[in-house]
Amino acid sequence: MFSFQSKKIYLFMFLGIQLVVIALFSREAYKKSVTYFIHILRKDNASIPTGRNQTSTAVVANGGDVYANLSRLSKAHSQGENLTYCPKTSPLIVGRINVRIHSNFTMQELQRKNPLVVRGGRYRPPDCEARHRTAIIIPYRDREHHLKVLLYFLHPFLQRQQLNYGFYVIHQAGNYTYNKAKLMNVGFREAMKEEDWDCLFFHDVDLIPEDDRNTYVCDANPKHVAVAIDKFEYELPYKKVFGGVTALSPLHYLKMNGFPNNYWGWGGEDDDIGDRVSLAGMSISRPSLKVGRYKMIKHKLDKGNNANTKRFNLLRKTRQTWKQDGMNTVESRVISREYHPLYTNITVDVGTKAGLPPPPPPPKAATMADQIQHHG
Ligand code: UD2
Ligand code: MN
Repeated sequence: MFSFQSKKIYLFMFLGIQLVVIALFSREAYKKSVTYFIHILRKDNASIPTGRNQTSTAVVANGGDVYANLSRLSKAHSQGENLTYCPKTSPLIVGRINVRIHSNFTMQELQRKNPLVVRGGRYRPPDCEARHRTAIIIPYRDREHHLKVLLYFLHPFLQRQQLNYGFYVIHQAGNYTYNKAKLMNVGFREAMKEEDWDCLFFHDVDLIPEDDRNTYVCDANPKHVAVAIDKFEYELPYKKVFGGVTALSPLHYLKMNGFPNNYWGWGGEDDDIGDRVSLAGMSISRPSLKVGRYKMIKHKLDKGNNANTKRFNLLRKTRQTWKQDGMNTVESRVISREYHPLYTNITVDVGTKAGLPPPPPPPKAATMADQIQHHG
């Protein structure tokens, strides 16, 4: 016969065992099993074909810190060649991100926040084989603050998506009128020299993504990605717009002969590129307004990038000119290639409207007197 006292002891033992079991399943394991069961309930695991722009079960409604869940990544790369492919939908995706633009951190601090990013701004997931290889191409000149902010947000954003990625900043040398589209042709050429990228994201330096369901992978058609920007009240400003952030596969890019080289100054080149897409027999794809959200860092028109008054004339001729001007005619001179910890910087001379300047004379051969002095 059990006394009241021994019943109490058994009850406590039972509760204790329950607590141990809960502790074992707590934190990540607990979260994972809950997510797993929700997936089963919704039966959406089987209906996810590509992992692109999918709604995750862990969407943060009011926005989360972009670095919040990256501590889940193991610090070291797994040994061995035989990693299995990453899941079609990354378990690190959470949805809305809280973008508060600030730059009160040093580049060293930023490096410490991104310990798995290696020389030249390259990254691959530590624990699985990425399904996609994406190059980020940033046209650039004299926007240091914007670049710092973009690096802060975009690195963790891409890591959440389990991409193999690289970060290229294409810097126009000198003070001559800016030429964004030509810089992007150079970016395409230089990035493809380094790696067999399967998607290129052409990315204004001042646009910060606000939702990580906006996956940085290519679609079957060229993709206009920055569809909902705060500056335009999160609406598409006009139907044919193709500026800001766009994603093209190497095949898309070559099919439309890349971008025009002859738009100097602000404006027009984005519409020309949009026209090229349809002239080459493709159409524009877009993410939803809910997901393709961006904040634009406020800025004025830059020095050396006044509105291009010729843009309307040029745009009228795209149909006749796209095959003669583009990737097949880009002339430029790479001045330097620097591998910074968080990005690769390629400084390039794109010349002027009159063409490229003559190449600098080769360095003078050292005279015998110089050599004696040097070794002496
Ligand atoms: C719009 C387009 C942009 C481009 C531009 C016209 C959107 C969202 N954006 O942006 O893609 O077509 O109009 O040319 O539709 N840059 C520098 N330094 C400079 C000048 C430009 O780094 O001195 C780069 C930088 O990456 C910048 C981009 O070029 O984000 C576009 O220039 P912008 O920001 O002055 O043009 P914006 O905001 O009107
Ligand atoms: Mn801008």
